Amino acid sequence: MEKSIDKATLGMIAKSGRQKIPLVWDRYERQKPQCGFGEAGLCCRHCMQGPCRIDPFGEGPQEGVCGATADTMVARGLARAVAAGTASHGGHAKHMARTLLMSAEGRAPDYPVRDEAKLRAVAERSGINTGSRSTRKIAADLAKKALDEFSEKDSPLAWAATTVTGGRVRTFLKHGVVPTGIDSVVSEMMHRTTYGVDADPVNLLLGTIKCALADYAGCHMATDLADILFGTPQPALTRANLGVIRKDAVNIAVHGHNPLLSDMIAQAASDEDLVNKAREAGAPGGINVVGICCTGNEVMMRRKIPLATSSVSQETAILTGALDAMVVDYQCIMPSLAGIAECFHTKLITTMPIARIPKASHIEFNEEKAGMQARQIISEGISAFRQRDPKKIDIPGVTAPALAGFSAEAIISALAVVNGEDPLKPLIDSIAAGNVYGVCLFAGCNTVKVAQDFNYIEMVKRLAKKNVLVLATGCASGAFARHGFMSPEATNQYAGDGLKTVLTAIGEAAGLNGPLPPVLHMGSCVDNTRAADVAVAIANKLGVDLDRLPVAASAPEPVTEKAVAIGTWAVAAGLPTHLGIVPPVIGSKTVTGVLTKTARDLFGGYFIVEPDPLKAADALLETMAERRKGLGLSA
Ligand code: BF8
Ligand code: SF4
Repeated sequence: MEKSIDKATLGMIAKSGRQKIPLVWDRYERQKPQCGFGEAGLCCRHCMQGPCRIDPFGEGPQEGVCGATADTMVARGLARAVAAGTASHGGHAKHMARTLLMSAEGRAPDYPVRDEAKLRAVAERSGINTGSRSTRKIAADLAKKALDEFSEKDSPLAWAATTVTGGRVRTFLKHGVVPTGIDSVVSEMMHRTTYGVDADPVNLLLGTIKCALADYAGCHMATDLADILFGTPQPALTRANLGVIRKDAVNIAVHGHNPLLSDMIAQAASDEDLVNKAREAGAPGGINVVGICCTGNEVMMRRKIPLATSSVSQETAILTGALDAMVVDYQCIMPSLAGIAECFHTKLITTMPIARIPKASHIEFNEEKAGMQARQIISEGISAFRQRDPKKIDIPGVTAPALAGFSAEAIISALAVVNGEDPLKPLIDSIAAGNVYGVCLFAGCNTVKVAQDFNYIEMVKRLAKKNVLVLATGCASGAFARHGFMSPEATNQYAGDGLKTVLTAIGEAAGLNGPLPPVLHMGSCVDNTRAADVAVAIANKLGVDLDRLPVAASAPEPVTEKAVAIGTWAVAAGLPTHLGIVPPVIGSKTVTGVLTKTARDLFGGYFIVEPDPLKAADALLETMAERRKGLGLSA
């Protein structure tokens, strides 16, 4: 199997072979064959009478020592994955909320409120009195309200209940899946999946959906608070792929998820003293910050920081030999980076007390002195630059232009140029006329199990040709950006005639001198909620619920537990949701049946598992055809 279809990644894989530095793909080969029980979800280690496993062929044991069946084991495994994803997004959101509170109390001077309009809008939506109150007071109330969302309350989570359609809230109440606390739901999930608690697969799956809705709330909160502290993204042109790493500059990669650190580093990079220091060290180009993974998306869309690469290929940034420092916060950071950094001069710097890596340097992040720490980290990069070995430098000359930063607000304001009084009307009219056949949100990761980006690119070509508007977040947006699908030229090359007309009309009206790209970059993984906001606005405008819109979601190359949580809330939101990798649930017919069929009866959304990207694109087109018919539109 090819490891990637990205030329820059392939170049670095070849280099790693020559230099005998094993990468993620080599370690994957050494794991093969991976355990068949695990692949099917048929193993359990939840107590010390285990590990237990169930024979999927019906010959060996059909129950664990405690009597847990295949259905119980698979459902419990999925439930714990969603709980882990929810804990991750929730942890990120809580970190933002604490910082907003510190900002409001004057304890974090480097984090002023940068988007007051968004602060007021989110506060009002959350039931906080704004009126003529000061920014600080509103910010403090909002931060406290956000922190309140983590422990159990007797009312639904505000960040879930006030951000979806009324129809969704009624559906969630009807099925008893309304979360009342983000951390409390995670804790409840750990309780109900421990030895001898919930053994009913359907009950476990409903609990899983409740947990996934808490994940949605956490993601939405993280996005809202990031916009308040750093500004709501507007489209900005930048570039993507390893070629953004520069030979003539001190290169600092920000990697991980939370913008609290990466945004500070992006700001500090223009500090004159530091730029001069970099020049004195022999870097005429000064300081060049590049992004990796979701925190890369955060600074890409707010500060035009170019994106170096995405999750599965994160190691290749160091392989260029020109990365002076890689600074990481949490999530999706491979521990292998430390060993690879040791083969070069690159300084790997961890910053979070909960996410340390042996052999990396550690500068513990403190929000009260974030600006100073960002400058310290850049200074470390400048010192490392002096140790660069020119013989080891090999930067693939591959980049693509990328227009990033389509927040829901940015999309609405682009549409408002076409129709100021009723911004959604042009989009709704285009959907009705079939010029926009449907909308597909691409989310999730890159995996070693598929040639990197292959599924994304095959699917987007098919869907764009059929006039489907594509939205992207996380490493999905990285894939499209690196392959040039976030540039206006891609619209001319790949979009069907209807879609081309619409994107050109909006792009020209918005002053872009050309069409909008066929793939709109909506941000990081927590920003999947931005796409949900657009869908909710359309549904509310049409007076129908989300499960009737020709909107679908796809994670063609998913990896993480966070991706499982997001996919699960997309299903609960009523979206047909494609997975390009078979998740570890096939050991239970009951569980697969609920996920792919019963969920549809309850929520309107359901999973479609299809490893073949073209078949997957066709399956999504079919769901759109069906929903268009349901709305009385041409299919
Ligand atoms: O939150 S897409 S590999 S980087 S999990 Fe991770 Fe997956 Fe990338 Fe961002 Ni999202
Ligand atoms: Fe085995 Fe049951 Fe213990 Fe799991 S909880 S390890 S199935 S005995």
